[in-house]
Amino acid sequence: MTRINSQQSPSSFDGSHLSIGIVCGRFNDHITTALLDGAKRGLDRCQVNPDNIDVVWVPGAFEVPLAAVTMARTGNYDAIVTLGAVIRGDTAHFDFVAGECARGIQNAQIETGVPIMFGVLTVDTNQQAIDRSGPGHDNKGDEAAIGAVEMALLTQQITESTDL
Ligand code: INI
Repeated sequence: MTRINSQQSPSSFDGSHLSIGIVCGRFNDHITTALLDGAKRGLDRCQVNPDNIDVVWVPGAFEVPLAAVTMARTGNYDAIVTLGAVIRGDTAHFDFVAGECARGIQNAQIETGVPIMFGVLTVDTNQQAIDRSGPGHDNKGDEAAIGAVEMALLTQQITESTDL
């Protein structure tokens, strides 16, 4: 077994050899398109080749887990970024949509072993969603993309360290 040496600084992540899937919810697409832009910026900073990024759209956050687990099972992706916007003011079933989305995504990554990042906003107001999907590094799509690269690299290191 070789020792694991994971990176502490996201600025040093080299994702140039990674293949990344993105699942994006269409509901509240004025927010989710901004999250998608952020995710692409984050992946670009980590040197992920745009040709190695696939984006699929689903109706809303409730459908995100199924698309994510379907992508994960193909074996074609080192990590998956999920993006969505669940806004409490828009729906009486906020808790069901947000809760099932989060539960489904966690189940999907545990079941498949493929890192699946939770870039789905669950907020009270439209303004809170706007504040979390802007042009800076605090865009939650950008954060999820950086996390996807980190988890993909870490997963590869752990797997390779076991000499399996
Ligand atoms: N989907 C979202 O992604 N965000 C929401 O805020 C939302 N609201 O408000 O209802 C929402 N609903 C749709 C849901 O995700 C499913 O697409 C729909 O229920 C069909 O299964």
